[in-house]
Amino acid sequence: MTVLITGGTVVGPSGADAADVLVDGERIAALFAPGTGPSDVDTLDATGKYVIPGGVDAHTHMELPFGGTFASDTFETGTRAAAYGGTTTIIDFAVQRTGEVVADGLAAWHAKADGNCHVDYAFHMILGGVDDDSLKAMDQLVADEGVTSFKLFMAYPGVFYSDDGQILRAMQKARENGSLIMMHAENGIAIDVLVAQALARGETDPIHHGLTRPEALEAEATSRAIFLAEVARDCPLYIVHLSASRALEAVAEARDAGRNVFAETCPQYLYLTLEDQLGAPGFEGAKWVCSTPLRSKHENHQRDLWKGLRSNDLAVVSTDHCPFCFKDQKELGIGDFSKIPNGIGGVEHRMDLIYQGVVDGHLSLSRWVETVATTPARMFGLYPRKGVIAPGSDADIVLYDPNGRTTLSVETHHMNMDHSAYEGTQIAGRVDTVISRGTVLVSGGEYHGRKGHGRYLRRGLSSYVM
Ligand code: DUC
Ligand code: ZN
Ligand code: ZN
Repeated sequence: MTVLITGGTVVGPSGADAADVLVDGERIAALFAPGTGPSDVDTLDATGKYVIPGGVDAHTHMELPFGGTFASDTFETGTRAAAYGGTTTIIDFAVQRTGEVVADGLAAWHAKADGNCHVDYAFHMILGGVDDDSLKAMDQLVADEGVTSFKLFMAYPGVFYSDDGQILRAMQKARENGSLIMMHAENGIAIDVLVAQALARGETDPIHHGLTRPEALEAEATSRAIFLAEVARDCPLYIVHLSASRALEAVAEARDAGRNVFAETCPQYLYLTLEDQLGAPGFEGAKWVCSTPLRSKHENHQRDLWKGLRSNDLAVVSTDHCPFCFKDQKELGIGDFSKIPNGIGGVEHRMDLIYQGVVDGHLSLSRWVETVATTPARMFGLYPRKGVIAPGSDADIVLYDPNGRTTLSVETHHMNMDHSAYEGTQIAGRVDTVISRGTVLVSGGEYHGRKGHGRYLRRGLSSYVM
């Protein structure tokens, strides 16, 4: 389609300006001063709305096998929900489980996603076993597959865990081939001891998930990862789902020293707490069991995380979307919190929840767009195709209505979950129109997208690393 989006305020990382945006086919063709664009094309009225790049959620887990079950969103349901919420690109984690061949894990993820996605998608690779073969595979994925980032786990011994030697070897390889190491930074060996001790004392409720994963063990692992990356000649390191003040301090210190260290946080850590959600009566808190866990409201983590987003010590907001239904899935952990599948679903709500941070005075409009779209695109080799409203970029565009209202609820969300982690939360804004590569997916509350519209994106190297 050729269409001129008129009357809106285009928001990007460097500011907000009144401009009209010409979309031609799948791309953005030009930006015009208001009223100066071509007059012989269809128009889309964006008066009173922000015109922003489609969101890039760099951390999702569709259909992830975990704790004897699978994350409840398929690529079809999860990317449709993402579209509803103004996210037009996801980067999901393909999985190599211990003992598996990396290429097989990647092929399995392509098979799940191919032909099923409503929005464009790319993959990171989880390495569940670092050995000679998987190190060789890292080179191949970077060179041939457009997979340029690898997630390692310092947590989950026996499942995804890598020891320090394995981590160091993968970092050395990443330093060589230009890719990025993403780290789940929690000391899983120490956590397993605390979990066994808690269960032996009969402490089985969901809140003990959080209490056995203290922030000290996130801070320790974050620091250790930073030191290991230093030994690997300053291998680029990206800390995922950072939740705690002292982990953030470690990242900030490394960044102040000029290191290639980056971090993301997620909406759950900015809004939800150990006491109010994870500590809900009975087994209710299972809805909020995720790792890293929600943190105590008495320790200023949320204040520090918002500050980190302003200062760029936290560069990205992703969701770590990993939904499980309460019935039959979270319920696997009744009587033993360690058997509750870990994860919160939120791919639909990230743009709204971080916009609420603008309304609440935590972030500027530009910083909102930067943390949810532009920086993740740059960080993961998708820029300038994604993450920006500029000539030549994909026409992934959201019209966001600052005068609209959104209530987050299981009654209205589109994720395949039987509850909402944000039930009843009010947002002082609303996703109005969502366009992906020139195709309108959402407008006026109606859905016009289709599965199979979303394409696989081969990524380049991060813009932030030389
Ligand atoms: N954390 C979660 O909460 N779920 C999936 C994996 C992870 O690291
Ligand atoms: Zn993780
Ligand atoms: Zn994750």
